[in-house]
Amino acid sequence: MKNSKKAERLMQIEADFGAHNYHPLPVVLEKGKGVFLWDVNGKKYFDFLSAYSAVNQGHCHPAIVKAMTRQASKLALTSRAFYNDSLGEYERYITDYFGYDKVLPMNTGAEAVETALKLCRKWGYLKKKITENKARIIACTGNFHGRTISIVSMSSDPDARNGYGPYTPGIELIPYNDLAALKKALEDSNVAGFIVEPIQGEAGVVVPDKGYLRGAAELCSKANVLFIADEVQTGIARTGKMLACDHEKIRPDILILGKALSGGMYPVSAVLADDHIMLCIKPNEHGSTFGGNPIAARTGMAALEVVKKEKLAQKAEVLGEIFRKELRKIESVRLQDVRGKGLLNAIVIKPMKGKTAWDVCLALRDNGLLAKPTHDHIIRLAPPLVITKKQILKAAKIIRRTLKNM
Ligand code: IF1
Repeated sequence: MKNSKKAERLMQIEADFGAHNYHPLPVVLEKGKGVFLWDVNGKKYFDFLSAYSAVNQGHCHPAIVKAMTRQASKLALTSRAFYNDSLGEYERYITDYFGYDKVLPMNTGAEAVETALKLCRKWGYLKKKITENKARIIACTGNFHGRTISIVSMSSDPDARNGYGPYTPGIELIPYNDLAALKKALEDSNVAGFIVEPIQGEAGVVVPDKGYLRGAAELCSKANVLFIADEVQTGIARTGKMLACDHEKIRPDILILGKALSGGMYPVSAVLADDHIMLCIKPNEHGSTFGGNPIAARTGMAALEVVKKEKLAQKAEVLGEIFRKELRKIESVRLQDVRGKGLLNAIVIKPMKGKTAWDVCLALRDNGLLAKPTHDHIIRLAPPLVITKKQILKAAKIIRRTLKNM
């Protein structure tokens, strides 16, 4: 389907004046509510990306908008040079919510990951007594943790990494979902931490074997190595539990959250840990101008409250099962695999007649559903968790019709 003149003009000015670090699907959005998005011509779509799981609570959730706008009109930012009347309340709320002694508030996911890496190194020197500058952190191939130099230093994706060297040393990669490799890597007493996504998002929603996360946490604990869970994408009810780690009843030493922590309203991220770890960082040793600002604090509390009140984890669990069952019923030679947990799902598309997952996403768009391909042949399907059963069945129908007509 061709875009309107207005949409073409808006896409053109992005191309003319914005850096070309993205290649978006050609659709120009102007409004969102719940599970729906509208483009500049008023066409309505199911949102099956949820801004990469930031909008778990649905677009413009009224309770979150209210908390945010109320605080925005009263006090937006003080910096951490002074106290404010929102931060402490938020810190008490979120530590109680996730069961940790302390929180360190940041803004983006990448910043929270960086913070966790710094905290882990500090702990390694102060508590594990690793020789200065010898600390190592283990990560997994196929990971996605963000875009900073240190984070892309641990990426195995050439697009994310190439041309950005020299890379941060002290980071080692092992294969994902491989406990033997982890066990071997942990033999080095200079290892301070192991950072892992409970489900690899960017890699294409790669769900590890049952028992992998538990096994990894146990190996880390035995080796006196911090188990760091990057739940920026998997956390906050997306996979059918509050945290993806809850599926295996494990508790990370350091927990990283972002995205849906604000319901997608605002960049709000957090690092959670207990005192013996978190208090390794002392005043002036880390921080951020915006981290923990009053708007973020109020927005974060409201966003987390919605998750509990609307039982979004349970919803994701139940609707995820239904959704995958519907997708597996689709008889199409193009559909090679359906996988996921809760409402973090993906389908694997067989490229045919020169048509890839990108073409499938264009057709889905025309049929009223927005999703984004990853790696040419995978389409992530992750609607806001406020979706209803009726809506998810309708969306599954759109996907079936689209694949059948390709
Ligand atoms: C983009 C993917 C998703 C993340 C995990 C940290 C971050 C992310 C597990 C950093 C961010 C994003 C960023 C987004 C695309 C995206 C993504 F396709 F790259 F893999 F979600 F699936 N840890 N994920 O997934 O958080 O600094 O962005 O707030 O456009 O780069 P951030």
